[in-house]
Amino acid sequence: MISISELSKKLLAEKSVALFCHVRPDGDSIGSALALSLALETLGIRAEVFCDDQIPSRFFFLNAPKKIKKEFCGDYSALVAIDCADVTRLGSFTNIFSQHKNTYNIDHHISNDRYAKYSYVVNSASNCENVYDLICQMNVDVTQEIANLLAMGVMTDTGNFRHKNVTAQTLFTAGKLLEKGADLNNIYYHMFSAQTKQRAKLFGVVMSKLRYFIDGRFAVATVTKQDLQNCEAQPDETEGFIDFVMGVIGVEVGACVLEMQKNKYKVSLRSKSADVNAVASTFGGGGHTLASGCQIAGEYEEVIDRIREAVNRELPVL
Ligand SMILES: [Mn+2]
Repeated sequence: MISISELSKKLLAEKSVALFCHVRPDGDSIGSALALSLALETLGIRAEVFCDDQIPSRFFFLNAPKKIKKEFCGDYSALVAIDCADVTRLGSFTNIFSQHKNTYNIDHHISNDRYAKYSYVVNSASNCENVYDLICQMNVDVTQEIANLLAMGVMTDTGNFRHKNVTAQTLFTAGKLLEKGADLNNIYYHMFSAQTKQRAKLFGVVMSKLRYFIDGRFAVATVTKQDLQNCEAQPDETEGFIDFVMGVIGVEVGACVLEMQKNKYKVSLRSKSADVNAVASTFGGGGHTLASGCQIAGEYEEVIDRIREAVNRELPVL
């Protein structure tokens, strides 16, 4: 791994930089990629942000996310993966990235496998904290636009400062961003409060059929394609469901199981203390100790059985 001063020096020597968010982009990936791109542009370095997936419209209360490109084109002296624990998180850009001679990996996931030429991985709550430090190191002024983008990432990856991953450094960074004009109240509304009528309906449907296992210590929320269809809701509108599940008294681990296609499920895991990074790893996924995810193929009840067994191995014996 390189130090933040080396990283800053190397980036400042680049002519043009392509930055990549991960697939199913979240506030942290979008925010940290765009903030860094704006900082680089201030320094006269051409910077463009790409994402293999469509950017969800809920991010468009800020202007910058509208500029993210889906089609990769052009020559860049460096490619930078942002908030990506492994190179496949780049989706269809994985090959372009792997074949480029000059690549950077700026991330905060403990499972990051250092896939780039230069890796800068610090296990902070959000990648936006790392990018804030980097921008300061580069001596670039944190504009209000940059502050809003970074605050969006800090707030989304910490569940609006509620998750256990929050550190004094997180709040210090948030304080600095607030000072620079970040509108935390507005970000909170768009990231956590605003929802469509369809999502509100889906929420009711999904929570009414919550399932409990292991003496109520493990809860599973299931979202079928049929549920989505009945509520006219989109798969990405299930984000945040899992956090509600974690509030149920007695629940130590929660899962949101989303049917992507027949016999293929996307599983989001949250935990109060058990290691769900280990659970997700069993199925080829990963993330953080208390928040991770994976995809599992198979018939629904069989998928639930397999997750339940993996969770059971991680839960402490009472
Ligand atoms: Mn992140």
